[in-house]
Parts: sequence; structure tokens; C-alpha cells
Amino acid sequence: MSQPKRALVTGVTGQDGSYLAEFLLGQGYDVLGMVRRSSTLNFERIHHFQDRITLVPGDLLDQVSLIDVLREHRPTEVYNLAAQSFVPTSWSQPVLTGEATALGVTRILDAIRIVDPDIRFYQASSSEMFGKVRETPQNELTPFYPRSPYGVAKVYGHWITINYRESYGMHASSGILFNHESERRGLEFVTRKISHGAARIKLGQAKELRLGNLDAERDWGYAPDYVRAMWLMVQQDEPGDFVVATGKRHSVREFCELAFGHVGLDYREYLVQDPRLIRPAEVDTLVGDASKAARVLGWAPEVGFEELAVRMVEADLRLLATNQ
Ligand code: NAP
Ligand code: G4F
Repeated sequence: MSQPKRALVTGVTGQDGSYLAEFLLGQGYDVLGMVRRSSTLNFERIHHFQDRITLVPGDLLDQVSLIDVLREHRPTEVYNLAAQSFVPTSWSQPVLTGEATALGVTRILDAIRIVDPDIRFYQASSSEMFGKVRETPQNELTPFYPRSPYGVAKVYGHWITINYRESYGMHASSGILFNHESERRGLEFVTRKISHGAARIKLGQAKELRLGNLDAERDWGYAPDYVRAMWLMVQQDEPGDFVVATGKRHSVREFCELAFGHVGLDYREYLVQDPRLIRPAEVDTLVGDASKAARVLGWAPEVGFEELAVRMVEADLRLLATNQ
């Protein structure tokens, strides 16, 4: 009988890591989830399947921990989803962001090169690399113009992945993923801040919601659709770079209309624009061309913008009602 495939997921406690780990379990994988030390447990997103995966200690800031994890557990695939992923924090902590989001990629790639260069690798690259966009929509060949220390760090991570592929013949792929959200999105990101805020106001737990730039536009998809694309990349005979996106853009304002509208409220009565939430440099509009992912991977998103907003508000209403 053949051995099950074994995958290491860094960032397993995050939004994407939790969905990817569940997806891989469904595909029959042995799943290893890398977690860093914390003074309090933060396993909310994985507690419902935690007993079906193996948690292994490691940190992208610590090279030896990565080599040890690979030597001890011998995965056949590594998905590098760990990063300092919140754009505003990258201005207040640019060096930490560079250490984790940029150099962390080299550390894990080099650990793979040392322990077993046949391990297949996925790097979580980002549409933030396009920043001040050079063309619309953006595809795998669109030049990068990052607008934040986070975007700059992701450009490094993307190119070091290509470099290890070309220098050592490693099966290393880079997914250039546009924004993707879910019920498990961190509360600081704008969609979840709005869905949670609308639910709180509806339940009488808050009176207003403070936001920054309402005119920013993003290409928003649903996270479980996007982790499927990550896996498909790693299963290809040849590694490569793939844009993953819906091809449709919407503004922050539209998300507010949908989320508040779903609970019968007019967002304009509750929204306060807060200049402190405006970024030093903004990415005004992103929209991706995922035709390569459709052609080569057979990938297409299943959940659209409106359904996404409704799912998130409904989940927050349930969450807040049980915590009342
Ligand atoms: P997330 O929810 O913020 O999760 C980030 C994960 O990285 C968490 O598990 C976090 O662990 C872990 N982490 C942070 N620093 C680490 C370190 N030094 N060592 C080990 N683990 C560390 O992010 P996400 O939305 O799931 O995104 C996953 C990846 O895709 C990230 O690389 C992100 O930059 C990228 N990306 C996301 C999107 C999107 O729209 N979601 C789009 C494009 C690219 P703790 O729980 O301990 O903090
Ligand atoms: O939800 P956001 O914080 O996501 P952002 O900056 O686009 O980054 C996310 O997507 C990237 C992919 O493009 C990932 F690589 C990255 O890791 C992360 O997952 O902000 C979206 C937009 C921005 O233009 C921001 O200025 O919403 C605008 N916005 C307006 N008011 C706000 C707020 N963003 C946040 N977080 N909070 C606000 O109050």
C-alpha cells in the first residue's frame, strides 16, 4: 500500500492555513501544522480538527527550527503561508515584516535544499506586489510596484522562490493571490471589520464603525476556494507562478452597503471616516486576470462577492449572539 502524502503547513493557525489543513485532510494527507511559541493558545481556527493533525514547533525567524522540523517529520510538500500579513503593521514594524515575510522564505527554502530538495514548495505571494498598478487587470507578467514594506517583502519572497526553482531545480511555485476573505478572517482586515461591526451594531453592542479609505477597490474572493488553487499548483508536473483572483473589483463602500444592508441597516448612519486609518501609501485598485490558473489548473472561484459578505455577516451574528 502506498504511503499517504505528508504536507507541512506554516501559518496553520491563520485563516488560509486552517482551511488548507482541512482541505489536505480531505485529500488523505498526513498534515503537519507549524506553530510558533505563544504565551496563550491561539488555536481558534483549528481546534475543531486539531486532533487530526500533528502540531510541530517552529518559527520563520529561526533557521534551525525549520531544518529540525523537516528532518524529523519528512514532509513531501511544504506550503509556506506564515507571514506578518497585515499591511499597516508593516509600516510600524518594517524590519520584523522583512524578517518573516521576506527572509523567512529564504530560510524555509534553504532548509528544504539542505534536508530534501525533492520536497515540493508553495509560496504565498500577494497581489500587494502590484501596488501602484502598471496595467489592469494584473497577470503573472505585470511588473511589480509595491506600496508598503509588506508588498516589498512579498516581492522578495516571490523572486527568491523563482531563484531556488532556477538555481536548484526545485519544484517551487508562487501563488499570486488577490484578497480572499472568510468567516475566519482576522478582525483587523477591512471585510471582517465591517461584517463584525455591522453585526455588533445590529445586536446593540456598538453604535458606530470607524474606517479609512472607502473608495479603495479590491478583487475579493473566498478563502476556501483559494486554498484549492494552492494545492493544484503543487500537483502540477512543472512548478510555476499563478495569479488567483475573481477578475471582479468592488469598493470598501460596496462591502459596507452589502453587509449593513443584509441586517436591514443603512451604513451611512453608522460609519465614521477616521483619517488615522488612511495609509501612508495606498493601493487604490487591484483586479486580477486568473486565466492561466483556469487554463493550467482548471481552477475557478465558486463563491462570489455578495455571498461572501452575507456568509461573513451571518457568521458574526451567530458568534456575537453566543457570546452575549
Ligand atoms: P494570517 O491569518 O495573518 O495568518 C498568518 C500566519 O502566519 C499565522 O498562523 C501566524 O501565526 C503565522 N506567522 C506569523 N509570523 C510567523 C513566524 N515568524 N513564524 C511562524 N509563523 C508565523 O494570514 P492569511 O490571511 O491566512 O494569509 C496567509 C498567507 O497568504 C500570508 O503569507 C499572507 O501574507 C498571504 N496572502 C494572503 C492574502 C489574503 O487575502 N488573505 C492574499 C495574498 C497573500 P500566529 O497565529 O502565531 O500569529
Ligand atoms: O483588508 P485590508 O487590510 O487588506 P489589504 O491591505 O488589501 O491586504 C490583504 O490583502 C493582500 C492581498 O492583496 C494580502 F497580501 C495581505 O496579506 C492582506 O491579506 O485592506 C483593504 C483595503 C485597503 O485599501 C485599506 O486602505 O481596505 C481599506 N480600508 C479602509 N478602511 C481599511 C480600513 N483596511 C483596514 N484594514 N481597516 C480599515 O479600517
